[in-house]
Parts: sequence; structure tokens; C-alpha cells
Amino acid sequence: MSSRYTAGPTETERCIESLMAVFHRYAGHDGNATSLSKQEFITFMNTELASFTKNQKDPGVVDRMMKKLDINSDGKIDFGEFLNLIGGLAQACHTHALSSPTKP
Ligand SMILES: [Ca+2]
Repeated sequence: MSSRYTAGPTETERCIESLMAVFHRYAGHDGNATSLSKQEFITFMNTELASFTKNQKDPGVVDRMMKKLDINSDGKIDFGEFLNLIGGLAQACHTHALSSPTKP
């Protein structure tokens, strides 16, 4: 084992752990931590992504996002479907950062 393994998790590993921790925190409200129910998803969006949801004038936007994310149409968001949301948001943020004026 090199010292890399004793230095603690890398930044990327910590990001993955954080995503898992956040998902399980919100998914576990109803006792089933394997997926987000619609209410858990709404709570997650309004708490963790409030800067996104508060700028939405359309109250049905979270509802439509849930339907779009629910690929297997079981009415719940599992971790894979959750990652599609995070991936999409990360992509949008990345695109926005690239198109924003650069630092001097
Ligand atoms: Ca689903």
C-alpha cells in the first residue's frame, strides 16, 4: 500500500460519499432508504437545491422533473435516477461556467 491509501479519501471519493449520504438522508424519511418518494424528492429539491427551485415561477416544475427522472416509472427516484439529476445539473453548471466571462 502506498501512502496514497493512508491519506484519506480523495476529493472525488469524498464527492461520491457525499452524494450517497445526501441521497440516503432524504430517501430514509419513509423508512425505505433505497429510493426517494415524491414527497422526499420535493423536500430534497426545496432543501438542497433551493436556489434552483425558488427561481422557478412554475409550481409544477419539480413535479415534471420527477416524472422525467423516473425512468422506470415506479413513482420513486432510485440512486441511479438521482445521479441522472446530479449529472444533468453538473453539466448545466459546467456549461454555464464555460460561457461566463473569464477571470482577468
Ligand atoms: Ca424510479
